[in-house]
Amino acid sequence: MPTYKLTYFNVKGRAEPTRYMFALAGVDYEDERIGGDKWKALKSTLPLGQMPLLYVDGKVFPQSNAIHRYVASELGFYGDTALERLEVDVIMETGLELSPKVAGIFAESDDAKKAELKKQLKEEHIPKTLEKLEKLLKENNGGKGWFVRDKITVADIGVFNMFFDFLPVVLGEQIDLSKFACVKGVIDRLAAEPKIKNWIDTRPKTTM
Ligand SMILES: N[C@@H](CCC(=O)N[C@@H](CS)C(=O)NCC(=O)O)C(=O)O
Repeated sequence: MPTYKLTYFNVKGRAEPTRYMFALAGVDYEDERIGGDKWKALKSTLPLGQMPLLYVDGKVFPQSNAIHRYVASELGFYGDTALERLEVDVIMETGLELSPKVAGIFAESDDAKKAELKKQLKEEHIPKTLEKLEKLLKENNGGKGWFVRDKITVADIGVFNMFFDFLPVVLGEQIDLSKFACVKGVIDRLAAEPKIKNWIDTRPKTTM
């Protein structure tokens, strides 16, 4: 197994799905969190000037979703066949459809417009995405298990991270999953997985 170092700001953000996979697989890695002057010095040396970064045996790689997929593939969270990987990607891309909506909120400086975008996110975009995810989930084992076949994949972890960690921070409230029982089941079961629970209980406490 290679040595891994994950470098990011001291937030969950774009690094957390990979941290969850390391936790779930029980793989040792260096969880490097940087900021301030260290970040200023590092930025100009980076492949794309941004984080997160994954160092694999000392070689550095940017782009969070590429990192998640690589780690998933290495640690057994990316399906066993090309078709399963396609299924995983369908779920991940469906969840990620929310990202531009959230980016729009972060980019908006006018308070009233920001509030309107948050309202749209909460009342339109999130329910629409949850409806799609619920439908896709029900196509596998009637929605009673994980998103793809019978194993936890990065699809489950990505959805978990989006609705458990990320969107509650954006909206300042928990996401209402009451109409999406199958997706809620995935999130509740992942939160209760002993290694995930242990990571949540022991990880650095951060606001986002
Ligand atoms: N597409 C990239 C985006 C990376 C990105 O936007 N990183 C932000 C933090 S979440 C960053 O490094 N911001 C500091 C900067 O750009 O100077 C990814 O998914 O990794």
